Formats: sequence, C-alpha cells, structure tokens
Amino acid sequence: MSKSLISRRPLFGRGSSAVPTPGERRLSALQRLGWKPYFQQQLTLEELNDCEPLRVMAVHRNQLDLAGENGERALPLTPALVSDDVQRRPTIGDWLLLERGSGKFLRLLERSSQFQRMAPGARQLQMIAANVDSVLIVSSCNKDFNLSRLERYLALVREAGCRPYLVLTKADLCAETDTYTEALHGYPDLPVALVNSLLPDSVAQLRQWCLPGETIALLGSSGVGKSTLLNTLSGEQLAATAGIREDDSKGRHTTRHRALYPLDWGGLLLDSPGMRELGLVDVEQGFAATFGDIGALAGNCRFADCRHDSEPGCAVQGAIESGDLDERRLRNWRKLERELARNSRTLAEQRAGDRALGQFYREVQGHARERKLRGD
Ligand SMILES: Nc1nc2c(ncn2[C@@H]2O[C@H](COP(=O)(O)OP(=O)(O)OP(=O)(O)O)[C@@H](O)[C@H]2O)c(=O)[nH]1
Ligand SMILES: [Mg+2]
Ligand SMILES: [Zn+2]
Repeated sequence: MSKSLISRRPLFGRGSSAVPTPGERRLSALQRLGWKPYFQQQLTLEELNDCEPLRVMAVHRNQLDLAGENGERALPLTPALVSDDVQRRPTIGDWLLLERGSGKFLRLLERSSQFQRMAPGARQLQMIAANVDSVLIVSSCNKDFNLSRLERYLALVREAGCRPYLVLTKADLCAETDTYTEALHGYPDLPVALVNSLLPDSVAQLRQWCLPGETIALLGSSGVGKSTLLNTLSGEQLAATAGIREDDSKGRHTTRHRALYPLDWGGLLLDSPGMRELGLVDVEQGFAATFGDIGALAGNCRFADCRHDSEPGCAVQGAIESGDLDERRLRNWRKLERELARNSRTLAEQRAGDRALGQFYREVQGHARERKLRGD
C-alpha cells in the first residue's frame, strides 16, 4: 500500500481483552469500520463463506486503499473497477466484496447514502463519498461563515438522508460569537457547536455526534479546520494542517485527498479537501427539505404559477415584508433552483450522449462480428 493513512495506528488494536467503557458497545473489527446489517443483508450465504467485505479508505489514481476484518490492503484499479458510469465506480466509504484467497473483486455493495457534486470546470458528475451517516458541516467564525453556502451543504446532506451538524470553529479568535449563533436562529433543527478545534476539551462535545460504528464526514471550505478537528478528536497528528491567508481568511488547500480515519472509540472520520465549489445535482428532495418554509409559503400564493416577484397575493413576498422570511434566503432558493435545473439538463444530455455512443459501438462491433462470420 502506498503512503498509508490508516496504518499509523493499529486498526484493531483493542484486542478481545479490551474492556468497553460503561455504555460502550463492544464492536467487531468490521463494525468498527462501519459495517452494518444494511450491508450484511446484501450477501448470500455462499458469499458470507467465500467472500470478504472491505471498505474503501482512500482512492488513489491507480489503486484503492482497503480495510477489512484482516487488516489493510491495496487493490489496483483494474478496468473491472473503473465503470463508465461514475456512480458505479468505487468511491471513498464504499464496501467492496472480494473473493477470499484470490482477492478478486466481485462487486460493489449497494450504498446506504452517497454524495455527489457537479465538478467545477469539466461539468461532470463527481462522487464525494458513500455510506456516510452524519456530516459535520464545518465553518469558521470569520469571513468563511456564509448562510447561502450552509443551505447548499444542507440540501446535499438531507438528500443523502444523513444527519447534518454544524461546527463553528475558531471561536477562540472571535470576539463576538453571538453574531454567528444569532444568524442561525432560522435553523432550529440544526444542532450547532462552537469550538476551538485545537483544544481537546472544546471538541469533546462533538463526540456525541460521532457514534461508534458510524461514519462521519467533515465538509467545509479550505482552512476552516477540518483536519485540525480530526487531529484533536483522534488525539493524533493524522493529517497535515496549515495557516490561512490573513487578508481574506481563505485556506491553502492543505488536504489533497479524501481519507477515512478510524477513531479509538469506533467511529470513523472522513477528512476531505476544502471544496471550492459544491455544484448541486440530483438533490431535489434535499433542496425541498432545506427550503420547506418557502415551499409552504408558495402554496399560499394567490396564483398557482406565482413567481414570487410582484404578483398580487404573493405569500412569499408578504413574508419578506413582514420580516418572517429573509430576502437572502429567497435569492438563494432561486439561485439553487436554477442551478439544479441547469445541472439536471447537462447530466441528461451527457447520459443521452453516452447511450448513443454505446449504441454506436455495439452496432460497429455487431457489424465486425457479422463480417468475421461471413469470412470477409
Ligand atoms: N485558533 C484556532 N485556529 C484554528 C482552529 N481551527 C483551525 N485552526 C487553524 O486554522 C488553520 C487551517 O486549519 P486546517 O485544519 O488545515 O483546515 P482544513 O479545513 O483542513 O483546510 P483544507 O485541508 O485546506 O481543506 C490551521 O492553522 C489551524 O491551526 C480553531 O478553532 N482555533
Ligand atoms: Mg485539511
Ligand atoms: Zn408568490
């Protein structure tokens, strides 16, 4: 395995003699890697005997770093693993089924959740992670704090059916943390923690959200302190961190690759590079859940096709006038709705193009076979 991210600590170090602390469930080695009944029930009795499940802990250009019951191993990325369909390619957090002994890749297990985004530039679907239970959306108490970005993350997390939490870092550097917590009064369902990521006592409050056997992803812009949180929560220097730019509080994109880190108490943290752009795609339900208030208001507009501009009897504009709805939120709702529609169109066109190309290749191959049979 190339530079292993997980071998610095014994994955299965707590032997059978380890005494669980009160309230702690004794987890098997696989459960400590996030194995759940949801995955187990996808295996036949035969597969339970002849195969072993391994989790993708990191994805490299030519190989996957895997971890399973018997430790870690690398799996070279062969054509069988690199499907044309981006969503079928193994991503971080996936469970793979390998044949015992030969180590041959058999299949990718169905995911309990998945995150994807429209990659900037290339405008292609890109997988972010799979089989995540909770997401710590990380933002710092400085210029990084941005409600519209938070709504973007919430749409993504809610679509995947994961639990979102908000971690506000750098509380120690901020004289008026109330400004940030007050700005969040419109999100009563979102648990918020204010921390100094460098202090173990301060980040200890996050342990209640990082449960044994669960996979928790740290998502947020560069420089907000995701890797610092990982290091402090684990008590080890697992990931590199670096200072941010003084002038605009932006980070330096220190973390380059996503990686899963098992924690002592059985949870797993996913550290990822700060995302410059989180293009939303295929998250209609998560979007509707994030903007449920606007959806409900729109239902009360006089006209069914109200555009919420200046139509008479518009309940959305009424809520803005009365101060019940923030105009920024409406602007973001419009922006994300347009973005979702645009990205769905792009994706549909790409998929149609791929299908047409596939059909073309099949026809060419068919003709070639016929010619061969005829002996041309
Ligand atoms: N004082 C203080 N500094 C912090 C806190 N959290 C992070 N930092 C500092 O902020 C800088 C950036 O932290 P990182 O952990 O590298 O940020 P990141 O989110 O992992 O950034 P990328 O890997 O680039 O995405 C480092 O210098 C950290 O020491 C905090 O709560 N308080
Ligand atoms: Mg980092
Ligand atoms: Zn309206």
